[in-house]
Amino acid sequence: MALLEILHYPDPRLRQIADKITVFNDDLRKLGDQMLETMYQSKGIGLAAIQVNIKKRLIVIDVSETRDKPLILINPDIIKKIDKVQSEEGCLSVPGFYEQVERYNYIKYEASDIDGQLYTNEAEGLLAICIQHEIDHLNGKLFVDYISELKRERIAKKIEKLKSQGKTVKRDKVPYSI
Ligand code: QAP
Ligand code: CO
Repeated sequence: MALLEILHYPDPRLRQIADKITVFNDDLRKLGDQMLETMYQSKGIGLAAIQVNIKKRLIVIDVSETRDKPLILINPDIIKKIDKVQSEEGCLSVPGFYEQVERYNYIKYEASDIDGQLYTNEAEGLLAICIQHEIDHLNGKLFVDYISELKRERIAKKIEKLKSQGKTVKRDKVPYSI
């Protein structure tokens, strides 16, 4: 199956607001599967459709150690969040950079499954943080938006410079431990 191309900050397409999904069909299943494959291949724990230039409210996540617990969340929304924590984050769209941001350690959320069935669930720890990070993507927001403008601009310049040299950013560190 085909891998999808991940957009890199500061690509303006990462600032788009994703549209709500209303059609649940085989094309949507295929998109979910391709996003999971792309995420696994990049050693990620989460990926939002916006990151592969698809303006739909779909995110995929797997925070399991065994890398065999895929989650597909459609039209996800947070309905309750408690317990602020600091989280060291990275992002497949900001390769090679990691910063501390503030998140909630516990959330209650709502989402549709791949068949369009709406449900609510709760999450804590890394999964809760990952859901918050990915929902931000659907609203055009990146983790670097929580750090200083100076740091953010430096990161943007470094990524652009590496790209202009045709280099890929080193990816041996991952911004989480599972
Ligand atoms: C979001 O991020 C996240 O720079 C998902 O070299 C991150 O999958 C949620 C990655 C941290 C919670 C905590 C980034 C892999 C993957 C890199 C990712 C890299 C290799 C990031
Ligand atoms: Co991200």
